[in-house]
Amino acid sequence: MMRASRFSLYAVLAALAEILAGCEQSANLPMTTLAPKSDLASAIHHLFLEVTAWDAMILLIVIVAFTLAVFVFSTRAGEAAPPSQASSDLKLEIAWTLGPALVILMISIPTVRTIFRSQPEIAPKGALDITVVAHQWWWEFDYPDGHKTANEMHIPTGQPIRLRLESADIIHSFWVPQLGGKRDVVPGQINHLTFMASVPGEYPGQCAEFCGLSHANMRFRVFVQTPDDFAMWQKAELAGPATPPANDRLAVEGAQYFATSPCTTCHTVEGVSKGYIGPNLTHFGSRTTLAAGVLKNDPSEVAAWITDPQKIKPGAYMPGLVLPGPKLNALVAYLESLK
Ligand code: HEC
Ligand SMILES: [Cu+2]
Repeated sequence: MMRASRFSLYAVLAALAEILAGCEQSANLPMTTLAPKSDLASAIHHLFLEVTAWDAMILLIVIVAFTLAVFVFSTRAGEAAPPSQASSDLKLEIAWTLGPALVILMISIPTVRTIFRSQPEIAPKGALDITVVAHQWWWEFDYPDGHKTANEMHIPTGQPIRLRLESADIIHSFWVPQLGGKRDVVPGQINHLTFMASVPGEYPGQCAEFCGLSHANMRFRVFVQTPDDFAMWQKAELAGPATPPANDRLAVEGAQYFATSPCTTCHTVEGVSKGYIGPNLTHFGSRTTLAAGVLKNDPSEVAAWITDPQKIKPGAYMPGLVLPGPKLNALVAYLESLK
């Protein structure tokens, strides 16, 4: 009997490992928590596996005990009635109190350790501090050297990242499944998220706390880059906005229109306008998406966005502006030139 149950334990664990390995290999599951790409995500993932192993063991014990009770130790027709069950068995009672207590202890030790590990009080040395401001329904990223971007955060591998999470309005939650756990973003309070990314790549994120009409459209992306690539990106961000070359007539015309347009009340383009309601557009042309990951950054989608943002993103706090075709094309050309 002993050998049989040990064999089935191995069989269950092997099957479980297969299933989990299958999930990890699916590159087409971008929101998976089973393919950690940072120290924080790995710690949480290991905790999950550890707890799952204990759970599987308990499940197995229950199944074995149940099977024994039903098929081996039950009373058969014509057999004498079982002895009275009124008296207790002290040893058995101690065993089934201590057993589960031990299992809970084995689960809680790594859990508490991971909780503390995931929330260090102070930033690790050499950490890159980025302030994340959640807005209904987009994300702002402020870098320590002063440049700002939206909906696409770039970070280097191998350097601790310390996010300072702030909200401009209501409660949101910052979540990049492959880089670590969710953390609430609460107005009037600053929460932190600390991790170090290990594998370059593009990782999708999503607001994970219902925050109104376009909550589901409050996505973002994290670009994890090698330190060299990150330094290059950082340098480009720090440079002023690109001024369209004189021979790019369309973009030059768009720049002239933009500078006096209502767009400037809400959007900053460094050296051109100051507005803080919407995303900073200084390097808009170098982003791959817009409107919190909802649209691809190409001229036709940008034009559609400017014309009717609420159609694309219900509730969006940007008014639509219907412009005559040539003017719209010029404005879009200017925005796309802001590399
Ligand atoms: C009343 C303020 C306001 C005005 C005026 C305004 N916008 Fe916006 N804009 C926003 C807000 C808020 C967002 C973010 C919407 C979202 O993603 O939910 C935004 C988003 C954008 C984006 C996407 C940026 C990104 O990286 O996701 C672009 C491009 C943009 N606006 C261009 C314009 C242009 C061009 C005009 C003028 C025709 C304009 N906006 C006028 C508030 C404004
Ligand atoms: Cu939300």
